Parts: sequence; C-alpha cells; structure tokens
Amino acid sequence: MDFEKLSSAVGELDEDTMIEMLNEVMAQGGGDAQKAMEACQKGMDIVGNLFEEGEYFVGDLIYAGELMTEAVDILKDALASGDGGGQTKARMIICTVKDDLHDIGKNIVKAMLEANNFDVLDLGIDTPPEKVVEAVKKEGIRIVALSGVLTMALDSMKETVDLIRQECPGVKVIIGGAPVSEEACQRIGADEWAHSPQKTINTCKAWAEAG
Ligand code: B12
Repeated sequence: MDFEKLSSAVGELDEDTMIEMLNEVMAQGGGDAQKAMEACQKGMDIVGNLFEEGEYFVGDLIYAGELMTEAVDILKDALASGDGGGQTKARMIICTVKDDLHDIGKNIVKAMLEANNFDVLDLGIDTPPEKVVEAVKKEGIRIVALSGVLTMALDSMKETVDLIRQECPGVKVIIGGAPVSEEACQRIGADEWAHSPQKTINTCKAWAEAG
C-alpha cells in the first residue's frame, strides 16, 4: 500500500481514492489499519497547512472532518482490537475541553478504550470544567481523559484540572491531542499526557488496576 498516496488523497480531499484505498486495507485483513490511520492524519496536516496558507477555507476543514470521520468508520473494527472481556469494566470520562469543537481524535481514543474493556462516559465537545466535575462526583469516577486540538485548549485543560484538584482529590487525569506535551502536562498539572491511544490505554489500565 502506498501510504503517501493515501495522505495526498486526504490532503486533496479526494474522497473516492481515500475510500478505495481504505477498503483495500480492510479487504487485506486490516493489518495495516494503524498505518492507514496515521497516513490519514498526515493528510489532515496537509489540509491544516493549506488552511493556514489561505488555500483552503473553513468549508474545506468541515469537509476534511467528514472525510476523517468516514475513514475512522471504515477502519474502526481493525483499529479497536483490544483484549476484550475479562476483568470488571473500569469506568472513566472522556471529553473535548471548553471552547474546542474537534472530536475526531477523541472518538478514536474512546473507541480504542472501549475495545479494551473500559466503560467510557463521553461528555462530548466544548465541555465546561463544571460539567466534568459534576459528572465525576455523580458517577464516582476516578479517571478522566481530556482531549483538545486547539492551542487554546491547553488553557481550558488547566481550568478543568484545577477544578478537579479542588473538588475531587484523588482523581487521575490524562490529557491528549495535538498541542499537548510534557511541558504542557506539567504546567496544567495533569497526571499523564499522551498522543497515542495505546499509551492512554496502558496508563488508564495501570490506574484502574491500582484502584
Ligand atoms: C477537521 C478539522 C476541523 C473540523 C473538526 C470536525 C470534528 N468533528 O472534529 C472543524 C471544521 C469543526 C474545525 C473547526 C476549526 N478549526 Co480545525 N482542524 C481540523 C483539522 C483539518 C483536522 C483535525 C483532526 O480531526 N485531525 C485528525 C485526528 C485523528 O487527530 P487528533 O485530533 O490530533 O487526534 C489524535 C491525537 O492527537 C490523539 N488524541 C486526540 N485526543 C486525545 C485525547 C487523549 C486523552 C489522548 C491520550 C490522545 C488524544 O489521538 C488521536 C488519534 O491518534 C486540523 C488540522 C490538523 N492538522 O489536525 C484543523 C485545526 C486543528 N483547526 C484549526 C482551526 C484554526 C480551526 C477553527 C478556529 C477554524 C475557524 N476559523 O473557524 C475552528 C475552531 C472550532 C473550535 N472552536 O474548535 C487549527 C488549529 C490551530 C491551533 N493550533 O490552535 C488546525 C491545526 C488547522 C491549522 N493548521 O490551522 N476544524
């Protein structure tokens, strides 16, 4: 499979080529699903750059978002392969933070957590800190995953973590999304950060097992 061609197809918003290539990945057993997803993400970077350069407009971002959602839909069964049943399901919250409407990355992480036996309460997008804290208290949840794609999402993450620390001591928080880094994690005061869904799964499993 020519993954560069796949990235270019997504970057050029060429839906037919993208779907044809992703169906081919699945027809071959889905072993390359992770690589295909990474190629689509590179395609999103191309879209983002063309948007910054003024070549693409908000309508193109919206269409790119639809393409990416379609890609996740085709690949999700192969991506979400986890260890399935077994131990009791650990409950956790996931959401996109306040003022951020991007949810494709969050939905991928959620699908992969669910495939790994987590019972995930999804609070959606543009989630105010108060809503997170209310749900944590009401549901007695010990693990929270915060997603954000905009640079300014880091401020909303900090607000959310500050309120969780104040109102719900002992709750573990992992942050993820494009602008997140070790430095951001320290500033925000989260317990862990990740870009890859796999690191999120490993971290949350360790937290759930520690009780
Ligand atoms: C599609 C898209 C949109 C769609 C989103 C649709 C949707 N349902 O999500 C729409 C049209 C709504 C949109 C709107 C806007 N967007 Co936009 N968008 C994008 C685009 C092209 C792709 C984003 C995406 O889905 N990527 C693919 C996913 C799979 O990647 P991901 O989110 O990073 O997730 C992965 C990891 O980060 C990680 N992850 C994600 N969440 C989590 C959570 C946890 C806990 C963990 C561990 C990991 C994790 O796992 C995922 C899988 O590997 C990006 C460009 C880019 N390079 O990403 C711009 C981009 C993010 N958008 C941008 C901008 C500027 C905007 C707008 C302000 C445009 C405008 N003028 O209106 C608005 C803002 C709206 C708002 N308030 O949020 C900028 C952000 C700049 C910045 N640094 O702040 C970008 C980078 C484009 C650019 N280069 O200028 N956008």
